[in-house]
Amino acid sequence: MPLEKIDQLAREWLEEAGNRIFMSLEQSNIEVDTKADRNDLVTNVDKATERYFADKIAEHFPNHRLLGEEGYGEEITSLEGVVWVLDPIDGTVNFVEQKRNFAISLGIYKEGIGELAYIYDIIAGEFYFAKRGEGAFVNDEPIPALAPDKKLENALVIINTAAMRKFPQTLEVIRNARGLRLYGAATLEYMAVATGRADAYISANLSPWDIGAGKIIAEEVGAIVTRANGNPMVVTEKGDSFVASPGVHAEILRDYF
Ligand code: 2AM
Ligand code: CA
Repeated sequence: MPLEKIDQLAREWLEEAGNRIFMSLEQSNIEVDTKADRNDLVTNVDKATERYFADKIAEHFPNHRLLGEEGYGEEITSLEGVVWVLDPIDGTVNFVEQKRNFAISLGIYKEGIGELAYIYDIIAGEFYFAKRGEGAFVNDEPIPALAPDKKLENALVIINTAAMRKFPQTLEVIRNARGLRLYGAATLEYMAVATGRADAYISANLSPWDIGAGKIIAEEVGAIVTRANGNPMVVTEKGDSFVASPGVHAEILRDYF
């Protein structure tokens, strides 16, 4: 199956899913449930969006697998074959409370290698895309490669509160940085680093669908993506995540971890 065909259909489905999500906000027909804890939300829109992709993938690519947050895909522990890693809505709390600052996230892996990635910030009208080896784009404009040698003292850092508790040394990182920013949607925090609006993002507990697309796009512009301790980050495993431009990544690892 050529990647061009997968790319073409993925874009069609993302556009259609984006329109449906936009309409659901316009019509205010959003039903909210909690999952693991009171801030872990899911809505009928998250579920309907993942269901839409699950049906489309099964129809067009019956031997591809879906790894999705809401469970319409399969139990997946390895990335054999072609795997669509989907978060139908990343930033569901923002979706419900702010009606913005959320995104659809889709990464497409072939034999474990990230080939295509899409993060669609519907309300901002920003469509991030990367194809392995061919660079990253936002709305078809190339995203420039990150500066390799930025210093923490000039850096904006994104560190979520769970990471502050898990890694108390991040409070020192914040003190020595130019400032702290928080967006509340892991994929958009990855894109903040990829586009240079921030220089580092550390999060304590992300799942495959939070990082599957962001990792591909961020690496394509030269960001370094690891676990907080610098170990490689395997997309199928939950855990902490540390993405930063090269100089800032090296400085934080060397001086704080
Ligand atoms: P989600 O909106 O898809 O759940 C901020 O909370 C960021 O962390 C979001 O990207 C959110 O993704 C992610 N996240 C991962 N696990 C979470 C959890 N248990 N509760 C809330 N947010 C979680
Ligand atoms: Ca989600």
